[in-house]
Amino acid sequence: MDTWIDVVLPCLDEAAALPGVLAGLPPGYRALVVDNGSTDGSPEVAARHGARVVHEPRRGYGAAVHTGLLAAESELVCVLDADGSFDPAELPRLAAPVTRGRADLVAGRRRPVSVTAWPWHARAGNALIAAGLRRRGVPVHDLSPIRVTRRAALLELGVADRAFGYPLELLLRAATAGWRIVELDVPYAPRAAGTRSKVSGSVRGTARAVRDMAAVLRAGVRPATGGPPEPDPAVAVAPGGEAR
Ligand SMILES: Nc1nc2c(ncn2[C@@H]2O[C@H](COP(=O)(O)OP(=O)(O)OP(=O)(O)O)[C@@H](O)[C@H]2O)c(=O)[nH]1
Ligand SMILES: [Mg+2]
Repeated sequence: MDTWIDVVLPCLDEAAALPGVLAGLPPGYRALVVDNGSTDGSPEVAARHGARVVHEPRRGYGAAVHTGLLAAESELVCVLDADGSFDPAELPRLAAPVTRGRADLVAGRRRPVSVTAWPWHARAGNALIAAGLRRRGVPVHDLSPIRVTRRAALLELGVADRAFGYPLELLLRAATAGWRIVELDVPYAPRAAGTRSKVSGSVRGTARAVRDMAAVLRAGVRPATGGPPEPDPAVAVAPGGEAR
């Protein structure tokens, strides 16, 4: 029976953000930083601040997240951006529906706290793809980069994308497998000062992400193996893991 929940943090050059993110993890939530070829000392900073660090040399958000899932050991896993845009203190609230057996996947719906948190083009691209998902019966408004689910069930879904199509493919596969998807609002802040935007900071970056996602949406997914994950009554709620 787990007494902690692993938090997978995909990381490409987030040295300036990591200390704050790692310090903000609630008790019972264990950081697992997946370094994706950083050149700014991110893995050393992560280790110094108490995180377990694994390396994924193949570039790509999906590659980093998948490697983190394989390395994680807890029954439940959280995935969270390492750039300081989310408050890790939100995790217990997001984990609660899964630990209580009311959801198979909790996905955060980003609510920007300031105008600079989420550039208009990134927001528009995201909204476009999310609308495409809803038309396919997936009840979400965001392609969430913050999520909680069961590790084994997520691996069984077989998400294959290793780039920015990963969150979208995950949602499509989860819905196809009959998962109960719960979307909860989460505050979304500008990435930490001193870190460099890699995706949505530029129209070009957004266009690349939307292109990856549109390809996944067009291709669709084959039904995943198995149905919804079996609720496991033995899963412990991590200390501090109760909903607040
Ligand atoms: N862009 C990018 N991010 C990666 C990669 N591997 C891991 N990451 C991490 O994935 C998370 C999300 O990437 P971000 O660059 O924050 O993407 P975003 O939040 O959509 O957009 P911005 O923060 O505006 O750049 C961050 O923690 C990154 O450090 C990769 O190959 N490319
Ligand atoms: Mg970001």
